[in-house]
Amino acid sequence: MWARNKMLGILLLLCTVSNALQIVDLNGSNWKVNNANGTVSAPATVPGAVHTDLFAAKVIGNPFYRFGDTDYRWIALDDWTFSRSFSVDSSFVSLPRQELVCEGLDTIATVYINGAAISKADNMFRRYIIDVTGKLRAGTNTITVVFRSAVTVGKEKCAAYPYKVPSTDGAVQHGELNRHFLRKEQCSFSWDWGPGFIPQGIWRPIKLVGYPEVYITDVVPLITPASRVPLAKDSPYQVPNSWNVKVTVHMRVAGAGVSGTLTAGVQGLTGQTALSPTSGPGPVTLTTGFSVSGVEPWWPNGMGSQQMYDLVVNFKGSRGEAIQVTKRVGFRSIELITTPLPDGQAGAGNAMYIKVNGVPVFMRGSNWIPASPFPNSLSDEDLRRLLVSAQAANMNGLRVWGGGIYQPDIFYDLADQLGLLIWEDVMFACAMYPRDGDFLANVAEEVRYQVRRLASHPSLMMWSANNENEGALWWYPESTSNRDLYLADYVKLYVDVVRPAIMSEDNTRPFWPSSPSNGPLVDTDTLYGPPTAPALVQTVNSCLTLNAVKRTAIEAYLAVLSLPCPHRVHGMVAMMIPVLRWGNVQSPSYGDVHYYSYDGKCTDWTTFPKPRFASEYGWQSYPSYAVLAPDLDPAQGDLAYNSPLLEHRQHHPDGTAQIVKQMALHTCVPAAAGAALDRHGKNVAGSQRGLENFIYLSQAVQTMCIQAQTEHYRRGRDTKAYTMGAVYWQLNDIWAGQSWSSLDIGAHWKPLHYAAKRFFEPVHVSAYEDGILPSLHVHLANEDPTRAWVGDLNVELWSWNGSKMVSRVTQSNVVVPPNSGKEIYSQVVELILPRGVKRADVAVVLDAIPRLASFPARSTNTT
Ligand code: BMA
Repeated sequence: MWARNKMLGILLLLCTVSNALQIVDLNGSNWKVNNANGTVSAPATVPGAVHTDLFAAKVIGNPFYRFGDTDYRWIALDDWTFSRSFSVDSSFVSLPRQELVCEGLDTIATVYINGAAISKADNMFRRYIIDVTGKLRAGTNTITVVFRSAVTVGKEKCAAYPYKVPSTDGAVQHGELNRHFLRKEQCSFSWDWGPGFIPQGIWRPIKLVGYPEVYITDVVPLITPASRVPLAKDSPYQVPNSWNVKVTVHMRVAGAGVSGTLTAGVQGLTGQTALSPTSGPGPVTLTTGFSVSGVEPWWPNGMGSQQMYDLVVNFKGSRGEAIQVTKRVGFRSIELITTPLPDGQAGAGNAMYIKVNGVPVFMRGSNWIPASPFPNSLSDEDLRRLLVSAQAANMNGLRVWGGGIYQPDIFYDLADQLGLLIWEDVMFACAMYPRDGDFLANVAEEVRYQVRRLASHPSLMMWSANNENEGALWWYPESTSNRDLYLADYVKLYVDVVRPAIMSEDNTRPFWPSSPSNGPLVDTDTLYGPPTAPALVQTVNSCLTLNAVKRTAIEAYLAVLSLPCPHRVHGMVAMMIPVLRWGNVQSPSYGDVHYYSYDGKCTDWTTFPKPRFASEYGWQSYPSYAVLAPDLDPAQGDLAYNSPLLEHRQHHPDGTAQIVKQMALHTCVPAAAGAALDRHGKNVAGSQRGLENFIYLSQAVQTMCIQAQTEHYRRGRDTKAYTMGAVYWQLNDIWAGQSWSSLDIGAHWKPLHYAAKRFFEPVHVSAYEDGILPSLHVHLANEDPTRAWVGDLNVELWSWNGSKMVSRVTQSNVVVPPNSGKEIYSQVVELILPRGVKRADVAVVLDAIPRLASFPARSTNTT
């Protein structure tokens, strides 16, 4: 009996082994890297990058030290080969299907197994799954990945392209050209805040997968509201209370005749579907759905909790394979509202704002750039510190900017946990792009993969096609003189390829055509159904004859250009394609705006636009001394604020002069002129003290500039401008250099970040002066979705050194309705000033004190 049982056990075990998926992890430190001619080699770590490997092996010094970005440029100009050996056993090679899964190769690569080329890659944003069935042997094997220099390949592609494709890459950035011919992190070639290291390497995990029946590659849950109830008694907002969940599972099957059952569920509520016998190996997609109620909705930071649930997917193959995949999901609805504003309010134009769970949200946030030139050198903890800092500064959202990378999964997991809404750009920035068939097909694959990867995150609020590329059509001599050609390229890439690739994978999130842009004029196939604004359709139709209705976006656009259009509607119309609202992308009346002006006084609110959504605005400062010091050599004169080294790090044209000018406009400290006298009159220019002084002033002025502008946008949320977003440029840094960031590398808070915590507080009081007979206006923004703010306002005038209060006025019983902003006090300045006190001699201190205990914080502000 014992023997029989033992025998059965062994048989069952064998059965289990042969029916189970197996993974061989190829990550780790047992790789080797060498250059093209073999003169440089070092141990390598995967995931990683050639620079970090050479640094770890002491082949190069710290790449961030002094001029490392250009001193080590030879690395980017060479070709690098990564290789290792690995073992697989006979049970692995006997599995019906074996595949190599490369989650990220940076960028131009050929992959070899046991010396034979098995695949090529040319997009760092794609996952490559390569069939290796029959190519492995039980025992030792080798894998080799040969990368070509992205700089060289970019140059070749540019030379081979039939016409010039312009991009923005100033010499002041000390970088390399032709980034836009490659699907590689655009800012790795350098940016106006970052270095050009242009790394190569296996930058995401790599593994072998062997399976008997199926391998699940992606689980894409799309969650939409099924029914709604009022958010609170008398609330105008309808919050979803039940949901439809559609789960799409992408899998690869091992061969013909595979079948099985797929179930997916949350909290015991499940859907089920069958995989009918397959005809051969390759990708297969299954979809199932179910309804859910009784779950807590997910809310952005400050509006409620960030409740998440497990979505459990099970596949049972008819031959015995069983796979389970779990995803965290959140229940929330997202809508992008771009409807026309009520007649006569805020001038002509449309709104632009996000509704989460039926509640309009004023987005308070900043722009995210890559947090290191070598993404793998960032730990989860590094990313957590940065995102926690954003949340701690009362932000409820971030825009992941299009010149960097789609962030790793952990970034979006953290955003889910912290309630940070993510506006996700597709990775294109500040350039025209090629539109040959290979490039477009490559982009379509990339976008589909990224949308599937990220769709489960409730934090992901919107996809946007690019950074500034619609506006860039008007930046370059080539695109302005030959507009139709570059416009054709633009429409082909973003309207005909990127947008449908996104929408076909995920139609539950809004799509934004470019940041900045005026958004859609008519959007025919979004979740929200047919156009809701018949007047707009009519306007378009009155501009277009039926003949102009063409089948593709570009034909339609070109047709429109040739038509007289009384309303100056530059639109496209066709069956099932969106009609974009062309024209001035910076129009404050439509969509989002990027506003930078380095000419005037950066705190003068009269110079700021009144946009529907401010998605970028900013001002530079120097990095803090603590993060900069390790990169400097005092003995070589680096400590002067305008030393050759610090000018080398200043990648923005005229950046230092702009910083000095604002110091002069806002302070009377000698350092503003670069003289760097200390308070005893001693000249400290060129010393640590001199640099620290200069850095401090640059950061103080940056703080004033961004505070002034953010408060202006927050005041705009009332009917004056309908502004519903203040997202400054930029949250974080990529190295220690002059930039627009509020966080230094390592998530050290600059003064701006402390100020952000205040100017983004949900209830915020701010003031400005206006009129020929100047008046003081005080405004209170109340982001609470259900409760009116009721309280008292003290307006106090203080001497500048804070020693004396010269007057105080109290405004009692102020009421600001939920989710709104309102002017709560105004008075002619001369009437508040006591006799003999001049305006220039006093600061205004505002103190808004809530009456309700449920609003514990008071909002104070000095102006
Ligand atoms: C923008 C961005 C970036 C740039 C920043 C500062 O408009 O989109 O490309 O770094 O301005 O110049």
